[in-house]
Amino acid sequence: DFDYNVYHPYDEIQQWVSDIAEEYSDIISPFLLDHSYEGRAINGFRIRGTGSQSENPTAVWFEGGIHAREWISPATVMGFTQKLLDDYRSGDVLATNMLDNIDWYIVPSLNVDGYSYTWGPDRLWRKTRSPNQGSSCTGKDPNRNWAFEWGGVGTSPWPCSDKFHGPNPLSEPEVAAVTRFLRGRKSEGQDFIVFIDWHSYSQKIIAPWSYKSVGTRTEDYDDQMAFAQAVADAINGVHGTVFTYGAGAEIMYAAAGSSKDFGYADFVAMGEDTDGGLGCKYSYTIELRDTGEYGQLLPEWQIQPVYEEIYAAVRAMGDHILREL
Ligand code: 0X9
Ligand code: ZN
Repeated sequence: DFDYNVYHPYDEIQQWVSDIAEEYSDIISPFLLDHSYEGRAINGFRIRGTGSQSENPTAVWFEGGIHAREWISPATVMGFTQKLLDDYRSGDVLATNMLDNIDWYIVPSLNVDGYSYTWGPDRLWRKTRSPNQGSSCTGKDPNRNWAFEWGGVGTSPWPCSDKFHGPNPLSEPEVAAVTRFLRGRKSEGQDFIVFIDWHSYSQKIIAPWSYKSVGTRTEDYDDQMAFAQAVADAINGVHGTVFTYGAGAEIMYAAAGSSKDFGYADFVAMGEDTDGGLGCKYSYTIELRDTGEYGQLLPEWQIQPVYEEIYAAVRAMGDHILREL
């Protein structure tokens, strides 16, 4: 049986995806996003309840492990997914409504080459593992490689930087694959409302915009903060963990070309400009535990409390979305 309370190398995460897809084959459809630079398959799955009435209902995108060393991210995504599926099976009312009325797209581990590298030579590797022309430094920051407002403030043109934006937007196959997949699904009519990129650490719920330091609040700021507050309250109710929330540079720092700005920015149809977004009102970076005591080396005994509190967060998101349908 899969042990949710330890960290897993990438091949075991892949195995978990195929096992869970088989065990819940009536509600889970696995998909292959693409292959990473080093050729690893990047797997995800969609959960849609058996009571679903619609072909293309409202959808959520959850993405774990874009930064290689943030091990609590894939572990949490797997942990809360299992709890959600479990609750659905036991007839829990909210879980049933969540899966029957919303499509959940989940990729537990996105930067799979970087993640594999953290299991070997460098536990604290952050970036992808693609080589850079004219440099002996490897990799790009996949959270500076998205097409929306690529290359601006909070990014670096230097291949040796941990915030290197890459030679061009979507240079990284992992980021290009998500962009292509989501624009494709959206063009086919799927209505994405929530986009979460799961990171660690600092216990923060960060709303757009990220690409600018001034005027960072969006026109949906009030709704985004209400949603974030519901999520923070839900987390706090489980083990008392405090998460703060706010917009981009106000609560953290500016970071152009990041995932959450892509998640929020206006949708541009396939075949047109490639720098459009997904048009999700509720697009966030969520930084999981802790606030620095262990940092990225969060001990395994904290995995379960984290996915328990974040499962409460996911239920709060579900509740919030269902009330807006
Ligand atoms: O820098 C990042 O990509 C994220 N933090 S991390 O420590 N996990 O690397 C934060 C990006 C969130 N967006 C903004 N800070 N605006
Ligand atoms: Zn991160």
